[in-house]
Parts: sequence; structure tokens; C-alpha cells
Amino acid sequence: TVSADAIFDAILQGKAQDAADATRKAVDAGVVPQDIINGQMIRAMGEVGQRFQDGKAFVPQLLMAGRAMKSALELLKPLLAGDSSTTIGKVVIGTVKGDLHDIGKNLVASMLEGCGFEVINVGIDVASDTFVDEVKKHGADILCMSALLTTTMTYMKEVISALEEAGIRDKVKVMVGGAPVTQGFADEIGADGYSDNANTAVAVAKKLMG
Ligand code: B1M
Repeated sequence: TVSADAIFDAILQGKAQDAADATRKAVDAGVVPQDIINGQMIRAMGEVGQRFQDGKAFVPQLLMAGRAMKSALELLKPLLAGDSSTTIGKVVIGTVKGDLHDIGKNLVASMLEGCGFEVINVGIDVASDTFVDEVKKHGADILCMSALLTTTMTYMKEVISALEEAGIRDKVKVMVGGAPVTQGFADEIGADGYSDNANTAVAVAKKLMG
């Protein structure tokens, strides 16, 4: 048997192999992926973040916890697949320039994919020209931007301006999210959608498709 918090503990300690093993055991025991993600994984990242803020953990711990979460999340990806066989819409998703956090963004990408969206994940530290180019190239219906830093979230506004300058702002819906982003901020920069988690991100994206 595994302790109820085995995944939480392994991620907190930055042990990737243990995190993956515990996740596999939880899945085999019938624990629902969403419960693993929300009840263990995200909670562990929150705890690491808190320790970092309190000066009790440092960047290497953040990095290792992130790696551990990623390796465990990989196992859940196939299970996040929804029942949709047709493509609902095309999404370009990335973390904005200056920002290297990609766990939440990848989670949103996986959930969207699982629920029938075609997702083009353009990675981290993405500049406005790249977002514009990718949206054009793929004829994306929605552009999803993620930011985890108060210093990088402001770049989302620049991307929206770049879409306007490229003359494609009316062709693509813009959705934003990430820990420091709020509905108020989303409204302020003229985004079309906002969500504070991966589950409602899917609902918001579906709504934006009309
Ligand atoms: Co960084 N980091 N980090 N970090 N890091 C935070 C964000 C921080 C809050 C920690 C803290 O102080 N408590 C703090 C930011 C403070 C601030 O600006 N407000 C911080 C800092 C300061 C930094 C550095 C500056 C540290 C340093 O170097 N001194 C540095 C910056 C690097 C950079 O980006 N330029 C840095 C670096 C890193 C690592 C690289 C080491 C690592 C990232 C590894 C990786 O992503 N591959 C890391 C980590 C792991 C964290 C914490 C601990 C965890 C982030 C995470 O993965 N959370 C984080 C503390 C925290 O969040 N509690 C922290 C789990 C993830 C599932 O949640 O990303 O919020 P989240 O995504 C959620 C929602 O926000 C939402 O859905 C997701 C699922 O529910 N969502 C969307 C996200 N994107 C969305 C998009 C949408 C919709 C919803 O639509 C488009």
C-alpha cells in the first residue's frame, strides 16, 4: 500500500522516480487523475512555492519539484483524453517572454487536447512575433497565454497589441491565465477569456468557440 500523500511527498522532495511510481500505484488503485492532479500535485507545488517564499527552499528545489511533477504528469496524460473524436478548434498556447514556468501551461494544453482541441504548444519564453506567426500559420481560433510572474504577465498586453498591429486581433480569441493573472487583469488588457485553473480553462475555451 502507498500512503495517501506519497505523490505529494515525492514531488515536494523532488524525487521524480518516486513521484512516477506513486502515481502509477494510485492510478492502479483507481484514483481519478483529476484527484491526483488537484489533491496531490498542485498542492505539492503550492507547498514548495510557499517554502521558497519563506526562505526555506531555493531555486534548485523548485526545479526538482517541477521535474518530479512533470514525470508524474506524463503518466496521467493518456488518461486525460476525453470522449471527443472531432476537433472543436485550434489553439496556440505558450508561456510569455521572460517566463520559464511551463507546468500549468502544459496541464492546460493537455486538458484542452483531451477535450478535443487541436493544440499547438509553442513552449516558454515566447515573444510576441512568434505568437503572431504561429496564430497565422495555423489559423488558430484561440491564443492561450500563461504567465507565472507579476513581472511577465504585463507582456500579455504587448502580445495583444502585436495581434492588432498584424491585423488579426478580430480573427483569434485571446485567453489568459497563470497564478498572478486575474479576471480584472484579463479585462484590463482586453483578453476574451480567463481561467484560474485547467478545468475551467477548457470550459472557457469551448465558450469562446461559440
Ligand atoms: Co518559480 N516562482 N520562479 N520556478 N515557481 C513562482 C511562480 C512563485 C509564486 C514562487 C513564490 O515565490 N511563492 C514566484 C513568483 C512571484 C511573483 O512574481 N508573483 C516565483 C519566482 C520568484 C521564480 C524565480 C524569479 C526565482 C528565482 O530565480 N529567483 C524564477 C523565474 C524564472 C523565470 O521564469 N524567468 C523561477 C523559476 C522557477 C523554476 C524554473 C525553478 C520552476 C519552474 C519549472 C517549470 O515550470 N518547468 C519554478 C516553480 C516550480 C515555481 C512554483 C513553485 C510552482 C509553479 C507550478 O508549476 N505550479 C511557483 C509557486 C506556486 O505556483 N505556488 C513559483 C503548479 C501549476 C500546475 O500551477 O502554473 O499556477 P500554475 O497553473 C495553474 C493555473 O495558474 C492555471 O491552470 C493551471 C492548473 O490549475 N493556468 C492557466 C496556468 N496557465 C494558464 C493559462 C490559461 C488558463 C489557466 O489560459 C490560457
